[in-house]
Amino acid sequence: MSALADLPRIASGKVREIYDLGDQLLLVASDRISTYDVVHPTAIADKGAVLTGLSTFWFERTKDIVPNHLISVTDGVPEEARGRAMVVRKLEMLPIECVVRGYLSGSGWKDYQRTGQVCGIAVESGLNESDRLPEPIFTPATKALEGHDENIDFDRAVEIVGDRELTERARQVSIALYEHAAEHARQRGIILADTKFELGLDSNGRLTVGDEVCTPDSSRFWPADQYEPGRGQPSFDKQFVRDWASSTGWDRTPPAPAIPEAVVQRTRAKYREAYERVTGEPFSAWLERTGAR
Ligand code: Q0Q
Repeated sequence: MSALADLPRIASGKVREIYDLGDQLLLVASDRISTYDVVHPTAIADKGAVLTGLSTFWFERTKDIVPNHLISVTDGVPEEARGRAMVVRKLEMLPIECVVRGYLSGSGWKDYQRTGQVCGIAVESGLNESDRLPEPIFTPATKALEGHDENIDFDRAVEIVGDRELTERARQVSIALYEHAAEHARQRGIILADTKFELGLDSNGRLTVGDEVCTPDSSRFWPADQYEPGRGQPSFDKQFVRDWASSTGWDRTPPAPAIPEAVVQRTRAKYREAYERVTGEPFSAWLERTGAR
């Protein structure tokens, strides 16, 4: 089996890479962490494995809602990436981000304050920041190469995708995936406030969910026991880093400061806790199952 360095890298994000395996892909999650869209120079051990384990958990639980791209988290995964990588089927990705929001936060809250709507969807008046929405809403966005994705309304999403029926199906499965994950997480003390799915078509033209699913990097994870509508919420996983970085006076522009070991270890523990709360099993079981150590 090739080492990562010998594989052709075809895409990289702030904290993840994709390598070409021929008729399949290798999706690798690093231990890098970003806050305010800036990557810190200090790694958080286990973060990549937690996110990969969570995606795998959700893929298994939701495959009756929509097929997914996961093939294997062992066969075909180089030793050095075991636990934090997955072999996946190649998809033709839809050119939109399929975002579902269950709570008013981030750009959705900003849209609402300005227009009373979120992505062209009317939302009842009088809501406050972080309020739960009466029902989850599909709020697609463009895929910005740099900077933030731009929220778009459903008709614009149809124009970009080029197929109304397919976009309607993407909306339906995105909301169903979110509702399943949000309810499961809620019962375990985590509010899944919103999430972003990447959908695509497989070689048979079937709508398939790709990328990562309902992880703290693709979603807002809030600790339910600290939930207070009317303000921004602490992040389940990133709050220690955010608070420490703010205490240094960092202006949130690159370069991000190195993270002290005590903050690294507390953050590492939060990622492991997120895995164990959501999946109900020790994180060590994931590491053993994937041959990570
Ligand atoms: C694909 N991405 C995301 C990304 C940079 C991930 C392309 N199964 C697939 C997938 C997946 N997953 C992709 N393309 C074809 N088939 C996913 C946005 C970008 C690093 C990691 N880009």
